[in-house]
Amino acid sequence: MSSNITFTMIKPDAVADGHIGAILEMISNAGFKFKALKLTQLTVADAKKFYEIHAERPFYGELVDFMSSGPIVAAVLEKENAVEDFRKLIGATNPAEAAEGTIRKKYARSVGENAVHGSDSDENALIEATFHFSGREIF
Ligand code: 3AN
Repeated sequence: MSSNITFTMIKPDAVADGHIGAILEMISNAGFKFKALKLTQLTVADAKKFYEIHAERPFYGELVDFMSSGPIVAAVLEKENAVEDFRKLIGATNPAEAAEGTIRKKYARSVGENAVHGSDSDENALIEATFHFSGREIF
């Protein structure tokens, strides 16, 4: 896989609120290709491991509980400059600060329940993609 990939999750809030279709359409319309896609649910252990980097943050427990609370959609996306362009498409972590037209502005509930994840670097995109998908699930 090249560095033109990023990893995303549609989080339990946006899945529960019925926004899977609208969010996938926004991603597709922004020029991203789907390299992998599935509906799944993180165990508490999965969520702890995925967000290990935030273990010392005060919201870690809340984040782990939330991310394991219901189904998510996980996806690997491809586009030139994928990591940066996808973070522009999703908007700021806090939806109150997210730009108009971004996924979080439209669909996030709050800073904790913020509709979508997007990798923050090429290195993490690869780590996160292989955390969720086996080689034969990525096309
Ligand atoms: P981003 O998802 O925009 O990269 P990070 O990496 O700072 O933001 O945070 C990871 C996740 O932790 C966020 N997507 C959000 O769900 C949660 N989070 C971040 N800041 C807070 C906060 N102040 N309170 C509760 N949850 C938070």
